[in-house]
Amino acid sequence: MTSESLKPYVKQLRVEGWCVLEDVIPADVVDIVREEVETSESDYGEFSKENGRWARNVISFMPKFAEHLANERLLDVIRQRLGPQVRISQTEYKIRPPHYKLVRAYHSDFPYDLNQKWHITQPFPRAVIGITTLWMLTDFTTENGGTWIVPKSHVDLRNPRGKEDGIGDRNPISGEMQAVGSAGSVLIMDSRIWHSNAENPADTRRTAVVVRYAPWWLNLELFGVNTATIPGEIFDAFPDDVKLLYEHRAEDREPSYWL
Ligand SMILES: O=C(O)CCC(=O)C(=O)O
Repeated sequence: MTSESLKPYVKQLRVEGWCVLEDVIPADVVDIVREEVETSESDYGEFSKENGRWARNVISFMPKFAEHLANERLLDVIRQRLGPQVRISQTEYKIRPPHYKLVRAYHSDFPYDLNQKWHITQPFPRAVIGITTLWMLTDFTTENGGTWIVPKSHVDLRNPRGKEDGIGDRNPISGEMQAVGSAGSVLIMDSRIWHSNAENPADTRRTAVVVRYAPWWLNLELFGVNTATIPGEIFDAFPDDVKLLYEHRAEDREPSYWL
């Protein structure tokens, strides 16, 4: 049963295709988590250069961040759209440096990104089969690269990357807006929603991590960095509810989810 306080978020996610849930990472730890994410990006880069891009799952490099991924309020909202059993399909750094220039590249996310090999074809089914979360580790504002979103586009059968749809992923789109929120909040989107990076004209970084959640039945063996594994001893240190979300990536560990 969803608590009364979460119902407006679930409704906004269903009707508008997005919402921002505040205080998912508590204010007293968000700086520590941000520092871990910012400093680990280069460690991850170096490790991957030496050992191969698919050698180690990115979440292995940010265990303090990982602790929050099964946040009860967040999972409650996500489960209202995906069903009770969910897994994490993809995790990626989304750190926009100061004066970052790319203005727009509209798309929907896995499994609806028409530029990826592993996408489903248009017209997309009405079922929700992906939730994208962007974890704000600095404030998101209109001045530092808050994500562009097009409300209600999750139910539009066209797509900015649809070859026949005449929209164009680099163009401004009518109704677009930037998602804003304070550090520790999470932007939750139906993965069909049209969204894009924004430029960051500020002198400071905009730091975030994208984490995509999928229903248990979706094939996640899509090759690429997101199928990289988590060393068993790092996985063992995750909280139990986070283990359930990443169990399919754990090295040398028996799956326990269905037992
Ligand atoms: O970093 C952002 O603001 C947007 C990221 C994005 O478009 C994505 O992860 O699919």
